Amino acid sequence: MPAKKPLVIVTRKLPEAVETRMRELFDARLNLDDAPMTAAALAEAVAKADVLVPTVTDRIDAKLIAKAGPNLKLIANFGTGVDNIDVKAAAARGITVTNTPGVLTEDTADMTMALILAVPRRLVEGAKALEEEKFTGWSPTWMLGNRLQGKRLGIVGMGRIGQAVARRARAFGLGIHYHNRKPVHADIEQALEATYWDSLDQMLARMDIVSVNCPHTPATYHLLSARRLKLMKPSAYIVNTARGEVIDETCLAQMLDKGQLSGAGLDVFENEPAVNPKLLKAPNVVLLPHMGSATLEGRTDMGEKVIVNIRSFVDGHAPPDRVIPAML
Ligand code: 8YV
Repeated sequence: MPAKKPLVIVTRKLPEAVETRMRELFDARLNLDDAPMTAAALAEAVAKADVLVPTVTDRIDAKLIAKAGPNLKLIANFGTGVDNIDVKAAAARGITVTNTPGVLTEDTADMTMALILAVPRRLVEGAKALEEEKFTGWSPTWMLGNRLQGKRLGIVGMGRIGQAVARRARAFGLGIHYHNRKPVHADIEQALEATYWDSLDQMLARMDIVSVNCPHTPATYHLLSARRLKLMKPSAYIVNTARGEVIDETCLAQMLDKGQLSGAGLDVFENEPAVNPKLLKAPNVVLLPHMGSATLEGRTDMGEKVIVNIRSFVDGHAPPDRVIPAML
């Protein structure tokens, strides 16, 4: 008799190909209308599922994990960041957590580079001026932005995505600087011609553009605090495609409003989907609705990673993308 298929509850709608494969392999409960699950629905899901597949929009905290039934042994996150999950509480209850690293690196780096270009070159402002019929003809001094070539880019977090941003930025003539918990391997540093700054404060004070590419963990919450944001040059730009929580958003909004920073490109926000109203009004910002990894290819690859993690776990092997609590 074939083994019973695991009950896999997926909290949001996933790409068609991923859902089809999940239906074949698992007793998959899919969310076809994509409405985010309520706290009560999530509690019901953890009480009966063998595997839960949440996304960034689901808060899997200690309180919810305490409601897990005896069958729940794996939380296979559809996403790389796991700040939506209390990984320690899960581990304490014997629940493994996996994520989907690697497959959204290039897409997220593309979006970061798009923002690095869009903000100093005023792309969105220009397009809007045209839409609003404010283009009355070319002028030598209209819509002047700032050149990228020769400027200094400071990358906060030189992991996979940070390095992919650095590769792109070099092609645009930006000098690469970075702050990380520790320097990357000398070969990588050399290939990227990257300068390591042990002191984030000192790096921030000297950069023309700062890109946030680190995960959100207790250690990086408000890493770009009010004090640190104020170290930046008023002519500098800031780009964030990682997590809103890494920047003190209230302070950033105030500084942009007062012209204490030149502009910001933000794909993520501290209280998503809410966006600070001051940011929405600032003229010098490009705001995107958390779409850094939003390609069909990327989201399909993420789904495939989720499936591989579930299958290896169910087959009694260590899942390839296990999140180790001690490493967070
Ligand atoms: C994902 C992300 O789309 O993977 C991440 O950490 O931020 C996003 O790009 C999202 O998390 C899906 O859950």
